[in-house]
Amino acid sequence: MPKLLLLGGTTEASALASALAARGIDACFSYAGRVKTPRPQPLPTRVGGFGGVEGLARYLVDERITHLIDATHPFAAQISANAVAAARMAGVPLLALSRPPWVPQAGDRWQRVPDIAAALAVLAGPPRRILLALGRLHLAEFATCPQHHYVLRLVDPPAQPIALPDHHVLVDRGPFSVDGDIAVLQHHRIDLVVCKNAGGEGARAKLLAARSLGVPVLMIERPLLPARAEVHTVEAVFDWLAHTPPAG
Ligand code: 3Y8
Ligand code: NAP
Repeated sequence: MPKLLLLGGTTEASALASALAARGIDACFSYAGRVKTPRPQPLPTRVGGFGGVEGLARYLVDERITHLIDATHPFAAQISANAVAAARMAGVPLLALSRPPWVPQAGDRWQRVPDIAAALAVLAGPPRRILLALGRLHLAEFATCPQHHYVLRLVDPPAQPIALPDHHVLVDRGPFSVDGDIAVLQHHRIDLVVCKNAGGEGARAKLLAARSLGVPVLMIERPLLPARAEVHTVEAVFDWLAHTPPAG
C-alpha cells in the first residue's frame, strides 16, 4: 500500500491533497511552519523542517514513505534540492508537482531579472511607488533602496520593525483577485510591481491588474533546481503513482 509524503505550501499542493484524501490514499501533508495559521488540509499534517537532507531521509525511512511528492513553490529551492538528495539516499521515488512559469502577454510591460540582487540594481534610480509582492523573507535586502515608497503584502503582521523608512503593510493572504489587486494598485498609486515568477493562479492577479492599468512589472525569474521527475497536473501525479512501484 502506498504511503506518500507531500511537501506543500502552494495552491497545487492543496489541490493534490484534496484529491488524495478523496481517494483515501495514505498521505501526510508537510508545511515548513512559515506562517501562523497555514491553510488546514484534509490530510494528516506535520509542520516544521526535517533537519536538512539527513533529517528528511531519516523521516522517509522511519515513516516507511513509499513515494515523495515535492509540490512546494518554485522559489523554495532549498527544500526541493533536499528532496532530490534525501529521496536518493532513502531509495524513495520522487516526483515534483510544479506550475509552468508565467510568460508575458500582449500589453504586459515586464522587465525580467535573474534574481533579487539584479532587481535591486534596477531599483537604484529615483523614488517610485512600488508594490513589493515578495512576502516577508526577502524584505531586508530592499533596505539598500530606501528612496522608494513600498507597499508590502505579507501573510502575517510583521513581528519586528521593517527596515524600510517609507512603507505601508497590507496583511493579506492569497489567492488574490484581479479586482482586488486593481484596487490595491490604484489606491496606492503604484507605478511598479516587483514580484517573483511564481507561476500558477494564486499569485497571478497582480499581473493581470498591472496589465489592465499599464503598470510595469519587475519580474524576478526562478532559481535553478536540480533535475527530477516533474509534472504540472494532479492527474499526471496519479498516472505516475500508478506506474511507480513503491520504495523497498
Ligand atoms: C507557508 C501556506 C493554498 C496555497 C496558497 C501559490 C499561491 C496564495 C500567492 C503576492 C504574492 C508569496 C508568498 C504567496 C502566494 C499562494 C499559496 C501563495 C506570494 C502560503 C502558506 C505559506 C506561505 C509561505 C509564504 C512565504 C512567502 C510566500 C507570501 C498557507 C500562504 C510572496 C510568494 O511571512 C512569511 O514568512 C511568508 C513566506 C514563503 C515568500 C517569502 O519569501 O516571504 N509564501 N504562503 C507554507 C509553509 O509553512 O510550508 O497558509 O496556505 C501559501 C500560498 N502563498 O493552499 O491556497 O500557490 O503560490 N506566498 C510568491 O508567490 O511570490 C504572495 O502578494 O501577490
Ligand atoms: P526553502 O527556502 O526551500 O526551505 C528552507 C527550509 O524550510 C528547508 O530546508 C526545510 O527545513 C524547510 N521547509 C521548506 N518547505 C518545507 C515543507 N513543505 N515541509 C517541511 N519543511 C519545509 O523554503 P521557503 O522558500 O522558505 O518556503 C517555505 C514554504 O513556503 C514551502 O512549503 C513553500 O512551498 C511555501 N511557499 C514558499 C514561497 C516562496 O516564495 N518561497 C511561496 C509560496 C509558498 P529543513 O532543512 O530543516 O528540513
